[in-house]
Amino acid sequence: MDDVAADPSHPRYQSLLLRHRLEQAEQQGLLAGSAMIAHGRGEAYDYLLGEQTIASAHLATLYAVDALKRASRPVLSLNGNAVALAGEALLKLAEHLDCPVEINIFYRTPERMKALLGRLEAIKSELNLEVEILGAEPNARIPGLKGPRAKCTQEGIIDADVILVPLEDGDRCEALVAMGKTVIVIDLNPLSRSAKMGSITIVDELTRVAQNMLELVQHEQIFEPESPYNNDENLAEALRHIVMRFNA
Ligand code: PTJ
Repeated sequence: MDDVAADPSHPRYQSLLLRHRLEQAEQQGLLAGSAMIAHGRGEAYDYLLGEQTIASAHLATLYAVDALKRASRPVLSLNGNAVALAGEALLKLAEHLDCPVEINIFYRTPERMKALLGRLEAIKSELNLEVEILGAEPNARIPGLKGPRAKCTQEGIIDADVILVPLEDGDRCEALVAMGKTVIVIDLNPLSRSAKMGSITIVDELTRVAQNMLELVQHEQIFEPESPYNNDENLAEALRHIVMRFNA
C-alpha cells in the first residue's frame, strides 16, 4: 500500500483502503473484469449518501439480522467483490449465525472459483473459524437463470430460507425471490433492480453493513419492530435522504 492509503488520518483513508483491497484481489484473480466498475458505481452512490449508515439502512439492517437469526437455514452468498472487501467480517458473521457461506458468482470461471475458495479457506484457518464453505462442487441450479451463474448447491442456496446477497444482480435476486426465499440485498444504489426486488434491501456500503451486522448478531436483545418491514418505503427513505442532503 502506498503512503497515502496507509495513513488512517488521510481524509479519504477508508475509500483508499477499499480500493487497495480490490487492487490486491484483482492481482490474485478473485475479481470479475467489471468488479472495479461496479465498485465505482457504488462509490458514487456512497458519496451521495454521505458515506455513512443512514437511519433507514440501520433499520433495514436490524430487520435483516433478525430474519437471519430466526431463519431455519440461513446462507450467506458471496461473490468476488464481497470476498475481497469483507471476506473476514462475513465469515465471522457466518460463524455467529452458525450458517454456511456459498461462493456464487456472476462471471463464473473455474480459476476464479478456485481463487475465491482458497481465499476464504485461508481466512478461515488464519482466524480459526468454524464455517462451512460451499460452492466448490455445485450440484443444483437456480431455476429461471441461464448459464454458469445458475450453478449452486442444494444444501446451501437451494435449501436456504433466508439468503444474504451482497452486490447481487437483478436477475438472480428475482429468481431467488421467486423461489420463495427471504432475500437480503446490500446495495448502495437504491434504484437498482436488485434493490427493488429484494425482500430487505440495505442501502449501505458492504464493509459498514458487515461490521454493523457483526455487532448486532452478538446482542442477545430481542428485536421487536413496531410495524412490518416495508422495502419500498425504506428505499424511498434512502432517496429522500439524498435529496435532503443537497437541499440543506
Ligand atoms: O464476482 P461476480 O462475478 O459475481 O461479479 C460481481 C459484480 C459486482 C462485478 C457483479 O455482480 C456486477 O456486475 O454487479 P453490478 O450489476 O455492477 O451491481 C453492483 C451493485 O453493487 C451496484 O448497484 C453498486 O452500486 C453496488 N455496490 C458496489 N460496491 C458496493 C455496492 N454496494 C454496497 N457496497 C459496496 N461496496
